[in-house]
Amino acid sequence: MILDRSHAFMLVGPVGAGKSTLFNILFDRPEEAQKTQALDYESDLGVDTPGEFFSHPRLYHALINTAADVGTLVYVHPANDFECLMPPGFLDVYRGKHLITVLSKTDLPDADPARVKALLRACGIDAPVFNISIRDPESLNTLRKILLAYQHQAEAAHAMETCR
Ligand SMILES: Nc1nc2c(ncn2[C@@H]2O[C@H](COP(=O)(O)OP(=O)(O)OP(=O)(O)O)[C@@H](O)[C@H]2O)c(=O)[nH]1
Ligand SMILES: [Mg+2]
Repeated sequence: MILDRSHAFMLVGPVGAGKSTLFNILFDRPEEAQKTQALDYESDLGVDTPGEFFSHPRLYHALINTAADVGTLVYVHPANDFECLMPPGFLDVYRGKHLITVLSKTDLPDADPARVKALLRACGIDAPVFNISIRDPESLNTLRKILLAYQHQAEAAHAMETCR
């Protein structure tokens, strides 16, 4: 049996970008984020990845394989990080999927979301960009709504498919 995980999303991005902190908030997990060592699945709806998967060439395959499975990729990039390093092939894997860019840590004094957005555009990422901060619950709610909408869309498409 092939598992359909098109309703699920995956968080990817550099080490320390704030992926796990966001993941915990999205799933109402009370714990504080620890360094992510391995893929972390939640209720078959989401998967958090270690930043190393994104940053170390010998781990790219793990990232790409997992990304191939889900319907939505959430690329998390700190709003105070002015470098764009994309694993080769990553920008191909999201064709046919939803891609969302999240600029995290916008509360930091050196955050410059507009500059980072322009940088990512120049890097070839033309996905919608959401600015978030753990200190701004409204920004997190907006992202939560988008992810939920994509999840429902995929579930509806799956239900339609099973009716054929
Ligand atoms: N100021 C600020 N700090 C944040 C925000 N989001 C996350 N952090 C902090 O950033 C640090 C790294 O967060 P993590 O969630 O562990 O980062 P990660 O992307 O999961 O890192 P890896 O697991 O190493 O890939 C932690 O100290 C968080 O508290 C934010 O919106 N604002
Ligand atoms: Mg983590």
